[in-house]
Amino acid sequence: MLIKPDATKRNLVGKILSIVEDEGFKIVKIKSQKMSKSLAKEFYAVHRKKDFFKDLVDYMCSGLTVGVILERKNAINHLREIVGATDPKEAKEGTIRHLFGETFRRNSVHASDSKKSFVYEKRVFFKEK
Ligand code: 3AN
Repeated sequence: MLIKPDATKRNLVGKILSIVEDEGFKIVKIKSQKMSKSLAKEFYAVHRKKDFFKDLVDYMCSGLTVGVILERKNAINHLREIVGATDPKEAKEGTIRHLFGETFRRNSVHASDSKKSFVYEKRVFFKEK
């Protein structure tokens, strides 16, 4: 999971981690950093051809992000369930994005959508300089 700049700016890191822990996830690694443009571009490489790519990258670099490696049974599906839909207006009541998301872009958290994207995103975000 990646906690995005809109959430770190509003000091929501503790609340978000508390929800995740209450759902039985173990936090096995955590790292806070302000992403560089090149790191954000690499992280969201799947979207590089899209017209919203520049705005997405600028937003992801606009403040601190917190990357969290989480463990639990059925982790990817369960995390996506408690995170909710990309658009906070469509996210189910009680989900993280319903509770804290502001807009489609400023939706507080990112959750890997598959084992493959998790492996990629972990490598990009946690690489040591
Ligand atoms: P999720 O994080 O829910 O898996 P993705 O990976 O599809 O969502 O999108 C990540 C981010 O990319 C969104 N939060 C949004 O900022 C941007 N994005 C995705 N699709 C669009 C779109 N059609 N128009 C504008 N921005 C988009």
